[in-house]
Order: sequence, then C-alpha cells, then structure tokens
Amino acid sequence: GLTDQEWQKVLDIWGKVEPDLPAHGQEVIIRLFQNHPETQDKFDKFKNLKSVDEMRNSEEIKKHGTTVLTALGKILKQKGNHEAELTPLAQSHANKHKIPVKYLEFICEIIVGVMAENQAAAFGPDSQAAMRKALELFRNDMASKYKELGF
Ligand code: 89R
Repeated sequence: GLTDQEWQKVLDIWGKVEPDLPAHGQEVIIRLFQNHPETQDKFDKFKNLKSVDEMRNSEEIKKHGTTVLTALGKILKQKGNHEAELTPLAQSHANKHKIPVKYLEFICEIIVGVMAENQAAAFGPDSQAAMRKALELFRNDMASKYKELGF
C-alpha cells in the first residue's frame, strides 16, 4: 500500500488536475488511441474517428475522457479502500467491454505523462512516484478481480 504521505501527494496533484478534467481526459483518450490503436477498436462509438483532428473535434471523446478521469478520481480518493468502486468497474470492463489488464497499463502510463506535461511545476518526482504507486495498486486490484471473474 501507500503511506499517508504518498496518498497526500496523490490527492494534492489530483486536486490540480480536477479543475481541468475535460481537457486532461480528452488528451488522455486521444493519446491512448494514437499510441495503442487496438484500444480504439474496443469502442463502437469511436470506431468512426480516423484523424487526430476528428478526435479533437469530438465532444463524445471529451465526454468519455471526463467520465474516465472522474471515476478514477473517485477511486483515488478512497486511498486503497476502493472495493466498492472496483467491483462494478471490473465487471463491466472484463465481461462487457473485454479490456485486458495490459490496456489498463497503457492508459495509466498515459495519464502520468499527460499530468507531467500539464502540471509540470506541481508534479515533481515524489508526486510522480506516488501517483505511479496508486495507479499500480488500482491495476493490481483490477487484475485480482478479473481473475475472480475468470477473465
Ligand atoms: C472508466 C479504462 C478505464 C479506466 C470507465 C474507466 C461505465 C474501454 C477507467 C462502465 C467508466 C466509468 C465507464 C462507464 C467506462 O460505449 O459508452 O463501467 N470506462 C466505459 O461501463 C478503460 C480502457 C479501455 C476502456 C471502455 C469502454 C467503455 C468504457 C469500451 C464503454 C463505452 C461506451 C483501458 C485503456 C477509470 C476508472 C479500452 C482506467 F482507470 F483504467 F483508466 N475505464 N476503459 N470503458 Fe473504461
């Protein structure tokens, strides 16, 4: 797990991201689709978007990015006691959307990268390390739930 200090760092930096959640979310989804096109194929609603320009102009991408980061923020705020949040998320992402743990790794890495660019001043090495630890915990707990579900 993370220490109280590490959780403090995670929630401090998340507090800086939150006022600008749609912009961060949009960037995360676009970069995910650019760097890992196989992830875009999982979305019926985004399959039609071909160019980065189309993605930038898509309100749906911005909306979905906001949904994803809002959900992630709720999870982070549980400071590891995220059982209630993870159970339905693991169920939908394993059984319905069929999202491998590897894809969760991709998006977590991109989230750290986008935060590092947008929050350079506040997101120092200690904060980055704490955020990576929190996202790793999230992924590990998702992986356990996937296993329970036989995915
Ligand atoms: C949250 C990762 C990921 C992450 C949500 C997160 C409710 C594909 C998070 C639901 C939430 C919340 C929803 C809506 C959702 O057709 O409308 O549980 N995601 C829906 O269904 C990833 C990754 C992929 C992925 C999908 C698809 C849908 C969906 C498809 C349905 C969309 C629709 C990994 C890259 C935050 C907790 C490919 C994470 F933390 F990992 F970033 N989703 N999702 N998601 Fe999610």
